[in-house]
Amino acid sequence: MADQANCIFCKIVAGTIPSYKLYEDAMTLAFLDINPGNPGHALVIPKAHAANLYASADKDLAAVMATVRKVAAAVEKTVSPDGLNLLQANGPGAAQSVFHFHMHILPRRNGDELKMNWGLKPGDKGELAALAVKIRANL
Ligand code: DGP
Repeated sequence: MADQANCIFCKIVAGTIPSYKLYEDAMTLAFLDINPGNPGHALVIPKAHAANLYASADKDLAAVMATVRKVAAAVEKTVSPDGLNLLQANGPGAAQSVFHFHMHILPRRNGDELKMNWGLKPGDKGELAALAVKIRANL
């Protein structure tokens, strides 16, 4: 897992490697994904390094979401997609490849065939109810 010293997104924040910057404020930065799933695919990051959701400070997450809304509206206006997904990965099993928290803003096109790594099948209602109790207990 990358630490602050060799984190590619920290280098983008510092300006030591280039990015297609979209927006910046005191706490967040938005730029285009270098490997876009569709045109307009953008990333929003906190300037403060945190590897993933669990390591992130509430104030950084709040600031990121405010930037996500601002940038998503601009992406929507710019590329007029058929829809737009917000995505965020934690850990290699969820296909996280850069270990600095980031939200994907991913414009979608009808029939674009972009796939996430899970299938849609209904959960068992009993298991869902039991799991909800366990997760609530951990809040
Ligand atoms: P994830 O798999 O959720 O960790 O997404 C990481 C994204 O970061 C991936 O879509 C590609 C993108 N990415 C990786 N390196 C760079 C980079 O140097 N610049 C930019 N703009 N994006 C990058």
